[in-house]
Amino acid sequence: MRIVVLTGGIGGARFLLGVRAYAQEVGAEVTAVVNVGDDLRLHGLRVCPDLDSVMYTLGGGADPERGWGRTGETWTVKDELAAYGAEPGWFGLGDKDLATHLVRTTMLDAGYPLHQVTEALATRWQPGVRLLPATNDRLETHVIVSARSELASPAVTNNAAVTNDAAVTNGFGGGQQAIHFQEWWVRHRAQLPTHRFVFVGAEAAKPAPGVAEAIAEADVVLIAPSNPVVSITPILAVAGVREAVTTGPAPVVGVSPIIGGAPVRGMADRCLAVVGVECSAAGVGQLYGARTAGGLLDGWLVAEEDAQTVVPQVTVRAAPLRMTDEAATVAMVRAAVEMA
Ligand code: FO1
Repeated sequence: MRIVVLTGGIGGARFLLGVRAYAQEVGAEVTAVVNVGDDLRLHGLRVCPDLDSVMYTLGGGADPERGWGRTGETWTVKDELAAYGAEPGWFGLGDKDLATHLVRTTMLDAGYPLHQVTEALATRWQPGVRLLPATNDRLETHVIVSARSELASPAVTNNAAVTNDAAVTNGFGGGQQAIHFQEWWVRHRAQLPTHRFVFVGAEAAKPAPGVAEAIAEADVVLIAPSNPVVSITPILAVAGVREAVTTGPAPVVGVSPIIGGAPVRGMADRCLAVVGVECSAAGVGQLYGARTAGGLLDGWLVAEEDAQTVVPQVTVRAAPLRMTDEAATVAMVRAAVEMA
């Protein structure tokens, strides 16, 4: 059996622990198609938070509490950068984590595409599933907020990626401004007056080699309980990925990231509010939509608290959805695959 998982963020990484264990039980192969919209360039380095969260979590190197970055991390370089007043100071790069960004940036600068860089880094971590970036091309989630002078943190907005899209920043009249997702998420904790998300580069981005093929050959496609707006949507925004999923042969089953009207962790509630979607299992199910109505889903796995959820034309099942340990997550994965 071949399982493809669309995933991003810390919840998605934890979900993959269960997918991997389930796949080992039943002898399935797993391909994780990972969001790259969170990626950013800072201090001259390319950082891929979602790819790293998955790689470190599956490789046993992630800090279990934070969910991002490395366990047993030290922050010497971060403190030294701060001593120089090097911006941005609000995004913490640990000393061990820096090695990943140095190797990745060196390989990218040498011309290796991101999917090959990811494969090379994963050789060390042996995640046990194939990790693919959704695209090798530039795709950045920017957040359109009400402009306030202190927002344009020089280091992030000055990097080539963002200034190349001055149109994105200046294209908005009336006191609106684009900032990088990470500035919105980490520096401002999603607390700014926010208008919308823009997935810069999505139209021109192509699925990374292997993504469309994996989806076309899959026996089941799972949508991880990741942030639907800033982790799953940017994957589907890559030209060709949404079509591959909706027209592919494999049944598509999503796992709700919202339990009892609240996200299990993170700020999906803030993101859903920005796009005007109710923070509920039903709201996210309807956001993804029924495949028979041009959307994604054949099945939608919700928590027992949300058992009465209805998503038109989608099969809804209830199961315990708290990923308290690997066994609990395996049970979720089994329930989702059995739905498929
Ligand atoms: N999240 C924070 O809240 N604060 C940080 O300083 C921070 C640094 C960081 C460094 C590397 C990395 O891979 C992730 C990091 N994150 C940090 C998490 C990151 O913002 C989120 O994990 C994703 O982008 C959203 O899923």
